[in-house]
Amino acid sequence: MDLSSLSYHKFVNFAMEEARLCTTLTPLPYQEKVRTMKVKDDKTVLHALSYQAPKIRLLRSLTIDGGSAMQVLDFAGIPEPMFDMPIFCANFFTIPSLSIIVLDLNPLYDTRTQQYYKEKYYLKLLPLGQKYAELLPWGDKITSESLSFFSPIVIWTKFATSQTKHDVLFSAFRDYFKAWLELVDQALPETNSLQILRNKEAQHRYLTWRAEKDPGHPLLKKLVGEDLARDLVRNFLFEGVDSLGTKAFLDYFPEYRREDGSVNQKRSVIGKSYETRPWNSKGEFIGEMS
Ligand code: BLA
Repeated sequence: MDLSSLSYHKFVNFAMEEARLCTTLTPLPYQEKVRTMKVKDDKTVLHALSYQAPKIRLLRSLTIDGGSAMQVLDFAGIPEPMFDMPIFCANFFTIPSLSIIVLDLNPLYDTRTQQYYKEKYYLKLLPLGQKYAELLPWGDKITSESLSFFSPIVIWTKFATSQTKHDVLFSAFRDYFKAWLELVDQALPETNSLQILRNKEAQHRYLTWRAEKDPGHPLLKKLVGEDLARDLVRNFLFEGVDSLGTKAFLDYFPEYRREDGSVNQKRSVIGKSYETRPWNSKGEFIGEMS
């Protein structure tokens, strides 16, 4: 499969145009820095965008354009902590034989236990999730820890890369991003300062997880080297990990502590599970809690 027609740039262009129709985007400085980053493999180009907007603390996108060898998108929208709305998350990794896809409105609070949060944001979106759960079926076993960051409408899928699947994915991306922008539009600011603190900590926990355990890191290291990869991860992709809170990875995820006090480098300490979709069409969790 030749990937040159399967670039993710049109996804990003769509999202930015759509966001501009709904809100006012202000550019953030980091995107300039990425423009000048030297990539070790001269066929590969990084493109970065980062903005803030009222209600949105960070709207950022990284695409890795490896021509016919690889296409990657990491796109996220992270609200201001005054709002408890979900985080927009699109992570697409494509090589000629395979695409690995996560598309979701990641919940700030685990919907398997927080019924109120699930009803507030996902009940209305279940039909959307159901539509794409059929077109883009569950991608087999997954790192168990990741499940707590996913919503009942998550699209977790792997497929043999093809134009047809890519088109379905583009449609899903458009629908999910529009759904997220609608949540942004409707969101009312929290006034209770304790609740704002809780939102902030929940976001910080999420950013801390991803800054430490995101499956894309090894590839980023290979492309730009260890130091720049770390800078990209902490100051761009998951910006806020060093400012929104002071807890460290092991404070949130103590099960990763090794005897010598360091962080277990494994991505998962529980292992992979959830061979099939662990939510039913009513958005009820039917998997085992681990
Ligand atoms: C694989 N990426 C994966 C997998 C998941 C995710 C679930 C399957 C492997 C696993 O179960 O861990 C994505 N995991 C997520 C997301 C969250 C999470 C979004 O917990 C959010 C909470 N992927 C990218 C980028 C790259 C990338 C930018 O988004 C590369 C720069 C690569 N993802 C990538 C690769 C794999 C992968 C290479 C397969 C390798 C592997 O499974 O270890």
